[in-house]
Amino acid sequence: ASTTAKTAAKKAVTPKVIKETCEPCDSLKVAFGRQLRYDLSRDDQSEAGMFHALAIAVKEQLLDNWRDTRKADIQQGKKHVAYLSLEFLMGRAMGNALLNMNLTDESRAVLNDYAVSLEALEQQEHDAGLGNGGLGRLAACFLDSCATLDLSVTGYGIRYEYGMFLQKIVDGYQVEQPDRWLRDGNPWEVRVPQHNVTVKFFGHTHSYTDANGRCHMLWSDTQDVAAVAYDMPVPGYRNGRVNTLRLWKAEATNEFDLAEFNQGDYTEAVAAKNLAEQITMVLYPNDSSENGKELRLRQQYFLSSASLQDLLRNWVGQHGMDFSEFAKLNAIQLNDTHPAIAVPELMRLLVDVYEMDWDPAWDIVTHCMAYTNHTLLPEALERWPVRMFQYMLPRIMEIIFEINARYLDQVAHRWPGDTAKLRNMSIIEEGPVPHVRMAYLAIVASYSVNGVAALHTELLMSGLFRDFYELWPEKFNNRTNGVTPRRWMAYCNPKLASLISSKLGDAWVTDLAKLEGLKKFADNRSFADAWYKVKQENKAELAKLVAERCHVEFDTAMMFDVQVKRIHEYKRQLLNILHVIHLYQRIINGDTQGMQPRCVLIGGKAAPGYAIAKLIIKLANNVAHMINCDPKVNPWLRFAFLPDYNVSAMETICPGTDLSEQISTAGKEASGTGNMKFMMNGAMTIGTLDGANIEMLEQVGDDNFFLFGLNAKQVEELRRHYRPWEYISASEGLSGVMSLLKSGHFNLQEPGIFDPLVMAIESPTDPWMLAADFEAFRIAQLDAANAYQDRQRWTAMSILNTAASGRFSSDFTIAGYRDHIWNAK
Ligand code: T68
Repeated sequence: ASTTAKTAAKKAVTPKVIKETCEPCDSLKVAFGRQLRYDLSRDDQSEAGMFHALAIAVKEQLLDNWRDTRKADIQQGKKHVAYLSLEFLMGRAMGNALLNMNLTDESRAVLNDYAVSLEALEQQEHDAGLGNGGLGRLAACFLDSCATLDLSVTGYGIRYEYGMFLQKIVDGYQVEQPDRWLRDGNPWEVRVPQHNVTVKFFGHTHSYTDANGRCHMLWSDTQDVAAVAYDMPVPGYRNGRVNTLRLWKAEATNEFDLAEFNQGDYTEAVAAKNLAEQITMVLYPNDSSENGKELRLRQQYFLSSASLQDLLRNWVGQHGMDFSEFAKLNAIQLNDTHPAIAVPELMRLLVDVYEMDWDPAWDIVTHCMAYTNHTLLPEALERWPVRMFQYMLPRIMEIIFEINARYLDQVAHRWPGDTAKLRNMSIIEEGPVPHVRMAYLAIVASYSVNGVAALHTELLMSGLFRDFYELWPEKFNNRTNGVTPRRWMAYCNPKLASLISSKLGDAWVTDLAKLEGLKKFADNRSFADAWYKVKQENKAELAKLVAERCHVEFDTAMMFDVQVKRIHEYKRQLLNILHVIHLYQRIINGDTQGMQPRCVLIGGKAAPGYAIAKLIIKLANNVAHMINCDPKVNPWLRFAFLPDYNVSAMETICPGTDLSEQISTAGKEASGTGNMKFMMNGAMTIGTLDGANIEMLEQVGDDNFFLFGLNAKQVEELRRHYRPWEYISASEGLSGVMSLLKSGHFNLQEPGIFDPLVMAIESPTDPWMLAADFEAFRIAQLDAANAYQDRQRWTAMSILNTAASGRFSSDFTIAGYRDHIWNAK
């Protein structure tokens, strides 16, 4: 086993001579022209061809900084952070790269000669949709902030061949289609085959004792898969730093073929490559439930093992086999439990490969691992059957047992004689089918465990992880999420950005607290008029998107009321739809006195196996159809479901929104991040006391936020004696809505299809408590509508929301990780 380590050490200390003889790179203009002219694989007249040429030219501009960043980080001995995540929801790279490198104007000038607009080329880029939703997009925002804050951070992820599925709507139903985002090539990535590593699966373990009496573990007869690195540049905002997002692709090794198929025929052996390459084929599209599929565990181990091997190889290259400073100079952040298998894998590499003793190895692990939790929902907590581990990763399972045994000693010490505690806190969940509890594994090994908003962290400490909080209170901390103001303001809302800069200068882009300076302009007539005008123009852009994708006309004179996020019962899109039906009924009944006309937009994907979520999409589409077809209703209300909601769509949606819906059942949304994007772009929020909404409300004040509904504590109390029918009969609005829904008015062609939704709302065990919150929601919606009618008041509130959003920059969040978790100042 130690030969691997020794070869690595030998290879890495060989001095490399970098030839500094070539000319500095061409200007953007020259590089673009050359690329267009000589790339024979593309049609140089097409916008797709030009996009590709521009991307290659832009990448060329950042190569020197990229290499210099790597060199400088090594020379300066900076603390390095590896951000391990199964998801990086990057979206498009072009606009962001140009903004951060300050090349937007130059690109426009270059393209001018070719009579094509930058916007047209940007549209050609496929979204890198390598994530489901909030968790994956958070990782992307964090990378931008880390580079901008000049931190040495590498994102490690998987280069899925197919990202998040594309959503089509057929007859109102969601239909999933594969996302072949790489089909035209990915101009940003650099394949780095010299960084290949090998990841082992299956096989057997044996021990042997060497001449010195030292016991070694061997893991042999494995099926090996090659992990090939593809690097994507992550430029900081105008600071010369270019960090790396390293995505691993699985490929077959020769060994893999030979071991299994040596006797068989050659063609079969080559065909068997598929088995290895399956690992990185597709992103699992579940955002809030674990699916327990074996392939998913293989993805998790593949990412974790490849990334850790990479880290250790780099370390040995720079420091030789002395690991004494490793934990001081490295942090490994686990983005939820998805890469938590990195814990036993790091132990395996240190003990089996680099021949350390258990205790010093565990000391390293427990001083560099940090774990972020993103959900309290029990169905999302990862548990893997022990048996699955034992045959797929036998050595890893042994190590987990050893970690557990030693850790349970500590528990037994702390709570002598308390066997229930031991059982409850064990990493292994006993029962007919024993499971490994990945969250417990992560907590035991991590020196930091954080939640993603204040309420969420409190609930972790008092609920889900209470025992662990008692044992190790010092590990727990809160880091409220944030979003990057580069993509989510400066890039996606250039008009608002330049209006803000006209008053504040442009330092707010990297110091978002400066937005507070807008407060004093909230009542300034000419500023407010300019603000309103920008919002109207952004609404026109959003209306264009809705017209193209939904064939529904949104009128910018109406209030734009938007809810975009994954479809989930806890996020309560159904509550939103019930309210839309209520407005529809009022209109039909002629009750439109003083009513504010509004356009309601819902967008989001449902996990393919989540039947109720898919039914909610169908209901939204059917209700939208009834509303939009009715000329009596049209002047008051329009409703659309936006298909294929993704990062690029949000770039048009959040600048053009008046009212942002953040209406989850209190205690269920860990943080939310869409809520912050809307707030920054001057939308008002209608929301519950959940996740980061609470902190947004604190920042902006309750005069500028439409708060409604039960709080988390009230939800838990009510659960014990919930009688939804009482709420329904007490609310004229809700009983009207329920009757109309039950009458089949929205599903004349398909009787009964919405019965499951009706039953869910009327059930005393409805965990989401729609009926309980409906009346409060209706009233908050009335308040919002009335407020909107006073244009001056609304505009002032909009300005105040942007002004108060500075806390939700991911720069602030990352400064917190840097100072309180990574200690990387
Ligand atoms: C989200 N979680 C939280 N999970 O729901 C959201 N889960 O409140 C929070 O703002 C965000 O994380 C960032 O902290 C997710 O997005 C997933 O996507 C996911 C994916 C796979 C398995 C489980």
